[in-house]
Amino acid sequence: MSEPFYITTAISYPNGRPHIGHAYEAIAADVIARFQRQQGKDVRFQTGTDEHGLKMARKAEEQGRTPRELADEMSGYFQQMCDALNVKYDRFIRTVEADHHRSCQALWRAMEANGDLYLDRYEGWYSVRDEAYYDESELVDGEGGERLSPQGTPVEWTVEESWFFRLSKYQEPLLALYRDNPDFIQPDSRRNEMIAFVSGGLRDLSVSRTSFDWGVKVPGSDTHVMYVWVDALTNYITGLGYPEDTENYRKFWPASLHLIGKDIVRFHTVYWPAFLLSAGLPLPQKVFGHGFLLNRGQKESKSLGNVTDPLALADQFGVDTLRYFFMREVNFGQDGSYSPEAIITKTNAELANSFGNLVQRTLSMINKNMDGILERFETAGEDKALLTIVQDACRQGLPHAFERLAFSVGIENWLRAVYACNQYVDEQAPWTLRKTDPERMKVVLQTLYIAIRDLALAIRPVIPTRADAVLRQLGVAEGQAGSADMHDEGWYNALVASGHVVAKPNPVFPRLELPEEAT
Ligand code: ME8
Repeated sequence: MSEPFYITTAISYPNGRPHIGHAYEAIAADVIARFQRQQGKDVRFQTGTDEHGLKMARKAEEQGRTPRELADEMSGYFQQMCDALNVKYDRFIRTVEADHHRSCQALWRAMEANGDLYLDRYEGWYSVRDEAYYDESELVDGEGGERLSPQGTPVEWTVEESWFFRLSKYQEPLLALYRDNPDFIQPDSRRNEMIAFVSGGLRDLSVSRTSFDWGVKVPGSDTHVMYVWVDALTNYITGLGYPEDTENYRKFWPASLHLIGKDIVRFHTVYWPAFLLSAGLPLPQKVFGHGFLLNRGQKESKSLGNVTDPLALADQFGVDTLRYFFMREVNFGQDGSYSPEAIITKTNAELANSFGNLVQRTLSMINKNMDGILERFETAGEDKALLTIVQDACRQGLPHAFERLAFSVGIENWLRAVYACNQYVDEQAPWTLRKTDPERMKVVLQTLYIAIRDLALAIRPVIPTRADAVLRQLGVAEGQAGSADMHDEGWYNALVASGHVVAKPNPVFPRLELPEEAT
Protein backbone atom coordinates (compact mmCIF):
# COMPACT_ATOMS: atom_id res chain seq x y z
CA MET A 1 0.00 0.00 0.00
CA SER A 2 1.48 3.34 -0.95
CA GLU A 3 1.71 6.09 1.60
CA PRO A 4 -1.16 8.60 1.47
CA PHE A 5 -0.47 12.30 0.88
CA TYR A 6 -3.32 14.78 1.26
CA ILE A 7 -2.62 18.32 0.09
CA THR A 8 -5.02 21.24 0.13
CA THR A 9 -4.92 24.86 -0.98
CA ALA A 10 -6.87 27.62 0.70
CA ILE A 11 -10.38 27.85 -0.68
CA SER A 12 -10.69 31.20 -2.42
CA TYR A 13 -13.33 33.88 -1.92
CA PRO A 14 -15.24 33.96 -5.19
CA ASN A 15 -16.20 37.63 -4.76
CA GLY A 16 -14.34 38.38 -7.97
CA ARG A 17 -12.37 36.57 -10.63
CA PRO A 18 -9.18 34.72 -9.71
CA HIS A 19 -6.06 36.84 -9.48
CA ILE A 20 -2.40 36.02 -9.85
CA GLY A 21 -2.04 35.01 -6.16
CA HIS A 22 -4.73 32.36 -6.63
CA ALA A 23 -2.94 31.05 -9.71
CA TYR A 24 0.37 30.96 -7.88
CA GLU A 25 -1.01 28.94 -4.98
CA ALA A 26 -2.87 26.51 -7.24
CA ILE A 27 0.24 25.94 -9.36
CA ALA A 28 2.48 25.37 -6.34
CA ALA A 29 0.02 22.86 -4.90
CA ASP A 30 -0.25 21.08 -8.23
CA VAL A 31 3.54 20.83 -8.51
CA ILE A 32 3.65 19.30 -5.02
CA ALA A 33 0.84 16.86 -5.84
CA ARG A 34 2.50 15.74 -9.08
CA PHE A 35 5.88 15.47 -7.39
CA GLN A 36 4.54 13.36 -4.52
CA ARG A 37 2.68 11.16 -6.97
CA GLN A 38 5.93 10.63 -8.84
CA GLN A 39 7.55 9.69 -5.53
CA GLY A 40 5.04 6.87 -5.33
CA LYS A 41 2.60 8.40 -2.84
CA ASP A 42 -1.15 7.95 -3.01
CA VAL A 43 -1.99 11.64 -3.45
CA ARG A 44 -5.25 13.47 -2.92
CA PHE A 45 -5.42 17.15 -3.84
CA GLN A 46 -8.29 19.43 -2.88
CA THR A 47 -9.02 23.03 -3.75
CA GLY A 48 -12.22 25.06 -4.00
CA THR A 49 -14.17 28.19 -3.15
CA ASP A 50 -15.20 29.76 0.17
CA GLU A 51 -18.61 31.14 -0.62
CA HIS A 52 -20.31 32.29 2.59
CA GLY A 53 -19.78 35.29 4.83
CA LEU A 54 -20.38 38.99 4.91
CA LYS A 55 -17.85 39.80 2.19
CA MET A 56 -19.72 37.67 -0.33
CA ALA A 57 -23.13 38.89 0.88
CA ARG A 58 -22.12 42.55 0.55
CA LYS A 59 -20.52 42.11 -2.87
CA ALA A 60 -23.67 40.43 -4.18
CA GLU A 61 -25.82 43.18 -2.72
CA GLU A 62 -23.66 45.81 -4.45
CA GLN A 63 -24.28 44.01 -7.73
CA GLY A 64 -28.02 43.61 -7.10
CA ARG A 65 -28.01 39.83 -7.14
CA THR A 66 -28.09 36.99 -4.65
CA PRO A 67 -24.90 35.69 -3.05
CA ARG A 68 -25.63 32.32 -4.60
CA GLU A 69 -25.74 33.83 -8.10
CA LEU A 70 -22.45 35.60 -7.51
CA ALA A 71 -20.88 32.44 -6.08
CA ASP A 72 -22.09 30.24 -8.94
CA GLU A 73 -20.65 32.52 -11.56
CA MET A 74 -17.32 33.24 -9.88
CA SER A 75 -16.67 29.73 -8.63
CA GLY A 76 -16.86 28.63 -12.26
CA TYR A 77 -13.96 30.96 -13.11
CA PHE A 78 -11.84 29.34 -10.40
CA GLN A 79 -12.50 25.91 -11.84
CA GLN A 80 -11.66 27.22 -15.31
CA MET A 81 -8.43 28.66 -13.97
CA CYS A 82 -7.40 25.25 -12.62
CA ASP A 83 -8.18 23.60 -15.93
CA ALA A 84 -6.32 26.24 -17.91
CA LEU A 85 -3.22 25.99 -15.72
CA ASN A 86 -3.21 22.18 -15.79
CA VAL A 87 -3.93 22.06 -12.06
CA LYS A 88 -5.31 18.55 -11.55
CA TYR A 89 -7.30 18.43 -8.34
CA ASP A 90 -9.19 15.40 -7.06
CA ARG A 91 -11.96 17.51 -5.57
CA PHE A 92 -13.06 21.05 -6.13
CA ILE A 93 -15.18 21.86 -3.10
CA ARG A 94 -17.77 24.61 -2.85
CA THR A 95 -18.88 25.51 0.66
CA VAL A 96 -22.50 25.90 -0.48
CA GLU A 97 -22.70 22.14 -1.06
CA ALA A 98 -25.06 20.20 1.17
CA ASP A 99 -22.42 17.74 2.38
CA HIS A 100 -20.37 20.69 3.60
CA HIS A 101 -23.24 22.12 5.67
CA ARG A 102 -23.69 18.71 7.25
CA SER A 103 -19.99 18.43 8.00
CA CYS A 104 -19.81 21.89 9.64
CA GLN A 105 -22.80 21.10 11.80
CA ALA A 106 -21.25 17.81 12.90
CA LEU A 107 -18.01 19.56 13.84
CA TRP A 108 -20.01 22.20 15.70
CA ARG A 109 -21.87 19.55 17.71
CA ALA A 110 -18.62 17.82 18.57
CA MET A 111 -17.16 21.09 19.90
CA GLU A 112 -20.40 21.77 21.78
CA ALA A 113 -20.39 18.27 23.30
CA ASN A 114 -16.91 19.04 24.60
CA GLY A 115 -18.28 22.09 26.43
CA ASP A 116 -16.41 24.59 24.24
CA LEU A 117 -19.31 26.68 22.92
CA TYR A 118 -21.36 29.22 24.89
CA LEU A 119 -23.77 32.01 24.06
CA ASP A 120 -22.76 35.61 24.89
CA ARG A 121 -22.66 39.07 23.37
CA TYR A 122 -19.90 40.13 21.00
CA GLU A 123 -18.74 43.69 21.12
CA GLY A 124 -15.67 44.57 19.10
CA TRP A 125 -14.00 45.22 15.76
CA TYR A 126 -14.59 43.24 12.60
CA SER A 127 -12.95 43.49 9.19
CA VAL A 128 -15.25 42.30 6.43
CA ARG A 129 -12.41 42.23 3.93
CA ASP A 130 -10.38 39.85 6.10
CA GLU A 131 -13.49 38.23 7.61
CA ALA A 132 -11.64 38.58 10.91
CA TYR A 133 -12.15 39.89 14.44
CA TYR A 134 -9.41 42.11 15.84
CA ASP A 135 -8.51 43.31 19.28
CA GLU A 136 -8.36 47.03 19.91
CA SER A 137 -4.63 46.61 20.61
CA GLU A 138 -4.02 45.17 17.13
CA LEU A 139 -5.50 48.10 15.21
CA VAL A 140 -3.45 50.76 13.47
CA ASP A 141 -4.35 54.32 12.41
CA GLY A 142 -4.95 55.02 8.73
CA GLU A 143 -3.83 58.21 6.97
CA GLY A 144 -7.14 59.93 7.64
CA GLY A 145 -7.08 58.84 11.31
CA GLU A 146 -9.50 55.94 10.69
CA ARG A 147 -8.96 52.63 12.48
CA LEU A 148 -7.54 49.85 10.32
CA SER A 149 -6.78 46.18 10.84
CA PRO A 150 -3.12 45.13 10.98
CA GLN A 151 -3.60 44.10 7.32
CA GLY A 152 -4.63 47.69 6.52
CA THR A 153 -8.30 46.86 5.89
CA PRO A 154 -11.26 48.86 7.29
CA VAL A 155 -12.85 47.61 10.51
CA GLU A 156 -16.34 48.16 11.83
CA TRP A 157 -17.64 48.15 15.39
CA THR A 158 -19.91 45.15 15.82
CA VAL A 159 -22.31 44.37 18.62
CA GLU A 160 -24.45 41.24 18.51
CA GLU A 161 -25.45 38.08 20.27
CA SER A 162 -22.98 35.39 19.35
CA TRP A 163 -21.81 31.90 20.13
CA PHE A 164 -18.28 31.81 21.50
CA PHE A 165 -15.61 29.15 21.20
CA ARG A 166 -13.38 28.66 24.26
CA LEU A 167 -10.17 29.41 22.41
CA SER A 168 -8.50 30.61 25.63
CA LYS A 169 -8.57 27.04 26.90
CA TYR A 170 -6.27 25.97 24.06
CA GLN A 171 -3.35 28.32 24.63
CA GLU A 172 -1.17 25.71 26.36
CA PRO A 173 -2.12 22.79 24.07
CA LEU A 174 -1.31 24.95 21.03
CA LEU A 175 2.06 26.03 22.40
CA ALA A 176 2.82 22.39 23.16
CA LEU A 177 1.84 21.48 19.60
CA TYR A 178 4.26 24.05 18.14
CA ARG A 179 7.00 22.96 20.55
CA ASP A 180 6.62 19.23 19.91
CA ASN A 181 6.18 19.55 16.14
CA PRO A 182 8.62 22.15 14.87
CA ASP A 183 7.46 21.44 11.31
CA PHE A 184 3.79 22.05 12.00
CA ILE A 185 4.08 25.71 10.95
CA GLN A 186 6.49 26.53 8.15
CA PRO A 187 8.48 28.55 7.25
CA ASP A 188 10.11 29.30 10.62
CA SER A 189 9.39 33.03 10.40
CA ARG A 190 5.65 32.25 10.41
CA ARG A 191 6.09 29.77 13.22
CA ASN A 192 7.80 32.41 15.36
CA GLU A 193 5.00 34.89 14.67
CA MET A 194 2.38 32.39 15.79
CA ILE A 195 4.29 31.39 18.92
CA ALA A 196 4.49 35.07 19.85
CA PHE A 197 0.80 35.59 19.11
CA VAL A 198 -0.40 32.61 21.16
CA SER A 199 2.05 33.31 23.99
CA GLY A 200 0.46 36.74 24.30
CA GLY A 201 -2.79 35.06 25.43
CA LEU A 202 -5.90 33.98 23.54
CA ARG A 203 -9.40 35.35 23.94
CA ASP A 204 -12.47 33.27 23.26
CA LEU A 205 -13.57 33.58 19.65
CA SER A 206 -16.94 34.74 18.38
CA VAL A 207 -18.07 31.94 16.07
CA SER A 208 -21.56 32.90 14.94
CA ARG A 209 -23.39 35.89 13.50
CA THR A 210 -27.03 36.97 13.65
CA SER A 211 -27.02 40.12 11.48
CA PHE A 212 -27.09 38.20 8.18
CA ASP A 213 -27.98 34.70 7.10
CA TRP A 214 -25.61 33.79 4.23
CA GLY A 215 -23.87 30.86 5.86
CA VAL A 216 -24.19 27.50 7.56
CA LYS A 217 -26.93 27.44 10.18
CA VAL A 218 -25.87 26.81 13.76
CA PRO A 219 -27.54 23.55 14.81
CA GLY A 220 -30.34 24.19 17.29
CA SER A 221 -29.89 27.97 16.99
CA ASP A 222 -31.59 28.91 13.76
CA THR A 223 -31.09 32.65 13.90
CA HIS A 224 -27.31 32.18 13.91
CA VAL A 225 -25.02 31.36 11.00
CA MET A 226 -21.51 30.12 11.67
CA TYR A 227 -18.59 32.52 11.47
CA VAL A 228 -17.31 32.02 7.92
CA TRP A 229 -13.88 30.78 9.06
CA VAL A 230 -15.40 27.89 11.06
CA ASP A 231 -17.23 26.94 7.92
CA ALA A 232 -14.24 27.51 5.59
CA LEU A 233 -11.67 25.52 7.55
CA THR A 234 -14.02 22.56 7.83
CA ASN A 235 -13.84 22.12 4.03
CA TYR A 236 -10.66 20.12 4.48
CA ILE A 237 -12.50 17.28 6.22
CA THR A 238 -15.79 17.64 4.35
CA GLY A 239 -13.91 16.77 1.19
CA LEU A 240 -12.96 13.41 2.69
CA GLY A 241 -16.49 12.53 3.74
CA TYR A 242 -16.57 13.75 7.37
CA PRO A 243 -18.60 13.09 9.54
CA GLU A 244 -18.96 9.70 7.88
CA ASP A 245 -16.15 7.27 8.60
CA THR A 246 -15.35 6.90 4.91
CA GLU A 247 -12.41 5.19 3.26
CA ASN A 248 -11.07 8.57 2.13
CA TYR A 249 -11.34 10.00 5.61
CA ARG A 250 -9.51 7.05 7.13
CA LYS A 251 -6.86 7.12 4.46
CA PHE A 252 -6.23 10.84 4.06
CA TRP A 253 -6.94 12.54 7.38
CA PRO A 254 -4.89 14.09 8.93
CA ALA A 255 -3.76 16.15 5.94
CA SER A 256 -0.08 16.05 5.04
CA LEU A 257 -0.02 19.70 4.03
CA HIS A 258 -2.30 22.73 4.09
CA LEU A 259 -0.75 25.13 1.59
CA ILE A 260 -1.90 28.71 2.21
CA GLY A 261 -0.71 32.31 1.94
CA LYS A 262 1.05 34.17 4.73
CA ASP A 263 -2.00 36.33 5.57
CA ILE A 264 -4.12 33.42 6.80
CA VAL A 265 -1.62 31.49 8.90
CA ARG A 266 -3.36 32.47 12.14
CA PHE A 267 -6.63 30.86 11.07
CA HIS A 268 -4.89 27.63 10.09
CA THR A 269 -2.46 27.24 12.96
CA VAL A 270 -4.43 28.66 15.90
CA TYR A 271 -8.17 28.39 15.23
CA TRP A 272 -8.17 25.23 13.10
CA PRO A 273 -6.08 23.01 15.42
CA ALA A 274 -8.08 24.33 18.40
CA PHE A 275 -11.38 23.36 16.71
CA LEU A 276 -9.98 19.92 15.87
CA LEU A 277 -8.61 19.37 19.38
CA SER A 278 -12.00 20.34 20.77
CA ALA A 279 -13.78 17.91 18.45
CA GLY A 280 -11.28 15.17 19.26
CA LEU A 281 -9.98 14.92 15.68
CA PRO A 282 -6.35 14.46 14.57
CA LEU A 283 -4.37 17.54 13.56
CA PRO A 284 -2.86 18.24 10.13
CA GLN A 285 0.84 17.49 9.83
CA LYS A 286 1.98 20.73 8.30
CA VAL A 287 0.77 24.21 7.41
CA PHE A 288 2.96 26.15 5.00
CA GLY A 289 2.38 29.91 4.58
CA HIS A 290 3.81 30.94 1.21
CA GLY A 291 4.66 34.52 0.34
CA PHE A 292 2.79 36.97 -1.87
CA LEU A 293 3.33 37.45 -5.54
CA LEU A 294 3.84 41.07 -6.49
CA ASN A 295 3.55 42.80 -9.86
CA ARG A 296 6.88 44.59 -10.37
CA GLY A 297 7.25 44.70 -6.62
CA GLN A 298 3.76 46.09 -6.02
CA LYS A 299 0.61 44.52 -4.69
CA GLU A 300 -2.01 44.30 -7.43
CA SER A 301 -5.05 46.43 -6.80
CA LYS A 302 -7.90 47.95 -8.75
CA SER A 303 -6.85 51.44 -7.69
CA LEU A 304 -3.33 50.97 -9.09
CA GLY A 305 -4.81 49.54 -12.28
CA ASN A 306 -2.23 46.75 -12.32
CA VAL A 307 -4.49 43.73 -11.85
CA THR A 308 -3.37 40.91 -14.16
CA ASP A 309 -5.55 38.07 -15.34
CA PRO A 310 -3.50 34.92 -14.77
CA LEU A 311 -5.09 33.26 -17.79
CA ALA A 312 -3.99 36.11 -20.04
CA LEU A 313 -0.43 35.58 -18.78
CA ALA A 314 -0.68 31.86 -19.46
CA ASP A 315 -2.00 32.60 -22.97
CA GLN A 316 0.78 35.04 -23.64
CA PHE A 317 3.72 32.98 -22.36
CA GLY A 318 2.45 29.42 -22.19
CA VAL A 319 1.18 27.50 -19.18
CA ASP A 320 4.37 25.58 -18.48
CA THR A 321 6.52 28.67 -18.91
CA LEU A 322 4.46 30.45 -16.28
CA ARG A 323 4.55 27.46 -13.95
CA TYR A 324 8.32 27.21 -14.35
CA PHE A 325 8.83 30.92 -13.72
CA PHE A 326 6.76 30.97 -10.52
CA MET A 327 8.46 27.94 -9.02
CA ARG A 328 11.93 28.96 -10.11
CA GLU A 329 11.91 32.68 -9.46
CA VAL A 330 10.30 32.83 -6.04
CA ASN A 331 12.10 31.59 -2.98
CA PHE A 332 9.12 29.61 -1.70
CA GLY A 333 7.90 31.10 1.58
CA GLN A 334 9.06 34.59 0.68
CA ASP A 335 7.37 37.23 -1.46
CA GLY A 336 8.25 37.26 -5.13
CA SER A 337 7.88 39.64 -8.01
CA TYR A 338 7.02 39.10 -11.64
CA SER A 339 6.95 41.11 -14.85
CA PRO A 340 6.72 40.10 -18.51
CA GLU A 341 10.41 40.97 -18.97
CA ALA A 342 11.45 38.76 -16.05
CA ILE A 343 9.34 35.84 -17.28
CA ILE A 344 10.83 36.11 -20.77
CA THR A 345 14.44 36.60 -19.72
CA LYS A 346 14.43 33.76 -17.22
CA THR A 347 12.60 31.17 -19.27
CA ASN A 348 14.45 32.01 -22.50
CA ALA A 349 17.76 31.53 -20.72
CA GLU A 350 16.89 28.40 -18.78
CA LEU A 351 14.23 26.57 -20.78
CA ALA A 352 14.75 27.61 -24.40
CA ASN A 353 18.51 28.22 -24.54
CA SER A 354 19.64 25.61 -22.03
CA PHE A 355 17.32 22.63 -21.69
CA GLY A 356 15.44 23.10 -24.96
CA ASN A 357 18.61 23.58 -26.94
CA LEU A 358 20.18 20.49 -25.36
CA VAL A 359 17.19 18.36 -26.35
CA GLN A 360 16.94 19.86 -29.80
CA ARG A 361 20.56 19.48 -30.79
CA THR A 362 20.97 16.00 -29.31
CA LEU A 363 17.89 14.58 -31.02
CA SER A 364 18.67 16.35 -34.30
CA MET A 365 22.16 14.90 -34.39
CA ILE A 366 20.93 11.40 -33.58
CA ASN A 367 18.30 11.73 -36.29
CA LYS A 368 20.70 13.12 -38.86
CA ASN A 369 24.00 11.47 -38.10
CA MET A 370 22.79 8.06 -36.89
CA ASP A 371 19.61 7.75 -38.96
CA GLY A 372 17.76 7.92 -35.67
CA ILE A 373 18.93 4.48 -34.69
CA LEU A 374 20.07 3.85 -31.12
CA GLU A 375 22.55 1.17 -30.14
CA ARG A 376 23.57 -0.51 -26.93
CA PHE A 377 26.76 0.96 -25.54
CA GLU A 378 28.99 1.03 -22.48
CA THR A 379 29.54 4.24 -20.55
CA ALA A 380 32.95 4.96 -19.11
CA GLY A 381 35.10 7.83 -17.92
CA GLU A 382 33.67 11.26 -18.67
CA ASP A 383 30.39 9.82 -20.00
CA LYS A 384 29.82 8.03 -16.74
CA ALA A 385 30.85 11.14 -14.83
CA LEU A 386 28.23 13.18 -16.68
CA LEU A 387 25.49 10.64 -15.97
CA THR A 388 26.45 10.64 -12.31
CA ILE A 389 26.05 14.43 -12.16
CA VAL A 390 22.66 14.19 -13.85
CA GLN A 391 21.43 11.33 -11.70
CA ASP A 392 22.56 13.01 -8.49
CA ALA A 393 20.67 16.16 -9.43
CA CYS A 394 17.52 14.40 -10.66
CA ARG A 395 17.28 11.64 -8.08
CA GLN A 396 18.71 13.39 -5.00
CA GLY A 397 19.17 17.14 -5.33
CA LEU A 398 15.84 18.10 -6.86
CA PRO A 399 13.64 15.63 -4.95
CA HIS A 400 15.22 16.39 -1.60
CA ALA A 401 14.68 20.10 -2.13
CA PHE A 402 11.10 19.62 -3.40
CA GLU A 403 10.35 17.43 -0.38
CA ARG A 404 11.01 20.44 1.85
CA LEU A 405 9.23 22.78 -0.60
CA ALA A 406 12.45 24.52 -1.65
CA PHE A 407 11.46 24.56 -5.31
CA SER A 408 13.89 27.17 -6.46
CA VAL A 409 16.80 25.28 -4.89
CA GLY A 410 15.60 22.04 -6.48
CA ILE A 411 15.35 23.61 -9.93
CA GLU A 412 18.77 25.19 -9.45
CA ASN A 413 20.18 21.68 -8.88
CA TRP A 414 18.47 20.48 -12.03
CA LEU A 415 19.78 23.42 -14.05
CA ARG A 416 23.34 22.74 -12.99
CA ALA A 417 22.96 19.28 -14.48
CA VAL A 418 21.54 20.80 -17.69
CA TYR A 419 24.56 23.13 -17.87
CA ALA A 420 26.89 20.17 -17.31
CA CYS A 421 25.29 18.42 -20.29
CA ASN A 422 25.69 21.47 -22.51
CA GLN A 423 29.30 21.81 -21.44
CA TYR A 424 29.85 18.14 -22.27
CA VAL A 425 28.37 18.67 -25.76
CA ASP A 426 30.67 21.62 -26.36
CA GLU A 427 33.75 19.77 -25.10
CA GLN A 428 33.03 16.51 -26.92
CA ALA A 429 32.02 18.35 -30.11
CA PRO A 430 30.06 15.46 -31.68
CA TRP A 431 29.86 17.43 -34.96
CA THR A 432 33.65 17.05 -35.22
CA LEU A 433 33.61 13.45 -34.01
CA ARG A 434 31.27 12.66 -36.86
CA LYS A 435 34.25 12.90 -39.18
CA THR A 436 37.09 11.91 -36.85
CA ASP A 437 35.56 9.14 -34.72
CA PRO A 438 31.94 8.22 -35.55
CA GLU A 439 31.81 5.45 -32.94
CA ARG A 440 32.77 7.92 -30.23
CA MET A 441 30.13 10.35 -31.55
CA LYS A 442 27.47 7.71 -31.01
CA VAL A 443 28.53 7.15 -27.43
CA VAL A 444 28.42 10.89 -26.73
CA LEU A 445 24.97 11.38 -28.27
CA GLN A 446 23.53 8.31 -26.59
CA THR A 447 24.94 9.37 -23.23
CA LEU A 448 23.11 12.68 -23.69
CA TYR A 449 19.95 10.82 -24.67
CA ILE A 450 19.99 9.00 -21.34
CA ALA A 451 20.73 12.22 -19.46
CA ILE A 452 17.82 14.03 -21.12
CA ARG A 453 15.39 11.37 -20.02
CA ASP A 454 16.35 11.82 -16.38
CA LEU A 455 16.20 15.59 -16.72
CA ALA A 456 12.73 15.48 -18.29
CA LEU A 457 11.38 13.10 -15.64
CA ALA A 458 12.72 15.22 -12.79
CA ILE A 459 11.27 18.52 -14.01
CA ARG A 460 7.97 16.95 -15.04
CA PRO A 461 5.95 18.05 -11.98
CA VAL A 462 6.77 21.68 -12.84
CA ILE A 463 6.30 21.59 -16.62
CA PRO A 464 4.19 18.49 -17.22
CA THR A 465 3.12 19.16 -20.81
CA ARG A 466 6.53 20.16 -22.12
CA ALA A 467 8.34 17.38 -20.23
CA ASP A 468 5.92 14.85 -21.68
CA ALA A 469 6.54 16.26 -25.16
CA VAL A 470 10.27 15.64 -24.64
CA LEU A 471 9.66 12.17 -23.21
CA ARG A 472 7.43 11.28 -26.17
CA GLN A 473 10.18 12.28 -28.58
CA LEU A 474 12.57 10.10 -26.59
CA GLY A 475 10.21 7.17 -26.95
CA VAL A 476 9.35 6.97 -23.25
CA ALA A 477 5.78 5.73 -23.24
CA GLU A 478 2.97 7.63 -21.57
CA GLY A 479 2.40 6.36 -18.05
CA GLN A 480 6.04 5.34 -17.76
CA ALA A 481 7.23 8.35 -15.91
CA GLY A 482 6.59 7.32 -12.35
CA SER A 483 9.10 6.93 -9.57
CA ALA A 484 9.86 3.29 -10.32
CA ASP A 485 10.75 4.29 -13.86
CA MET A 486 13.16 6.93 -12.73
CA HIS A 487 15.29 4.18 -11.26
CA ASP A 488 14.81 1.68 -14.07
CA GLU A 489 18.27 1.30 -15.58
CA GLY A 490 17.06 -1.21 -18.16
CA TRP A 491 14.82 1.19 -20.09
CA TYR A 492 17.48 2.22 -22.60
CA ASN A 493 18.35 -1.28 -23.70
CA ALA A 494 14.65 -2.12 -23.89
CA LEU A 495 14.16 0.92 -26.10
CA VAL A 496 17.01 -0.13 -28.37
CA ALA A 497 15.55 -3.63 -28.58
CA SER A 498 12.13 -2.18 -29.47
CA GLY A 499 13.64 -0.65 -32.63
CA HIS A 500 12.60 2.88 -31.69
CA VAL A 501 13.72 5.41 -34.30
CA VAL A 502 14.51 8.97 -33.20
CA ALA A 503 12.56 11.30 -35.46
CA LYS A 504 13.53 14.83 -36.46
CA PRO A 505 12.64 16.73 -33.27
CA ASN A 506 10.05 19.48 -32.95
CA PRO A 507 11.25 22.32 -30.75
CA VAL A 508 9.55 22.03 -27.35
CA PHE A 509 10.72 25.31 -25.82
CA PRO A 510 10.38 28.17 -28.31
CA ARG A 511 12.09 31.44 -27.44
CA LEU A 512 9.72 34.16 -26.31
CA GLU A 513 9.81 37.70 -27.63
CA LEU A 514 8.83 40.74 -25.65
CA PRO A 515 5.58 42.20 -27.03
CA GLU A 516 6.13 45.40 -29.05
CA GLU A 517 4.34 47.75 -26.66
CA ALA A 518 6.45 46.62 -23.72
CA THR A 519 9.85 47.25 -25.34
O1 ME8 B 1 -8.17 33.98 2.30
N1 ME8 B 1 0.11 36.18 -3.78
O2 ME8 B 1 -9.37 33.52 0.37
P1 ME8 B 1 -8.63 34.51 -0.66
C1 ME8 B 1 0.06 34.92 -3.33
N2 ME8 B 1 -11.23 32.25 1.71
N3 ME8 B 1 -1.00 34.41 -2.68
C2 ME8 B 1 -2.05 35.21 -2.47
C3 ME8 B 1 -2.07 36.54 -2.92
C4 ME8 B 1 -0.91 37.03 -3.60
N4 ME8 B 1 -0.83 38.26 -4.08
N5 ME8 B 1 -3.25 37.08 -2.55
C5 ME8 B 1 -3.95 36.09 -1.91
C6 ME8 B 1 -9.11 33.44 1.71
N6 ME8 B 1 -3.22 34.96 -1.86
C7 ME8 B 1 -10.02 32.48 2.45
C8 ME8 B 1 -9.28 31.19 2.70
S1 ME8 B 1 -9.10 28.68 3.62
C9 ME8 B 1 -9.98 27.70 4.64
C10 ME8 B 1 -10.05 30.14 3.43
C11 ME8 B 1 -3.61 33.67 -1.27
O3 ME8 B 1 -9.38 34.32 -1.94
C12 ME8 B 1 -4.12 33.79 0.13
O4 ME8 B 1 -3.06 33.91 1.04
O5 ME8 B 1 -8.51 35.87 -0.11
C13 ME8 B 1 -4.88 32.49 0.28
O6 ME8 B 1 -4.01 31.44 0.64
C14 ME8 B 1 -5.44 32.27 -1.12
O7 ME8 B 1 -4.70 33.14 -1.99
C15 ME8 B 1 -6.93 32.58 -1.23
O8 ME8 B 1 -7.15 33.90 -0.79
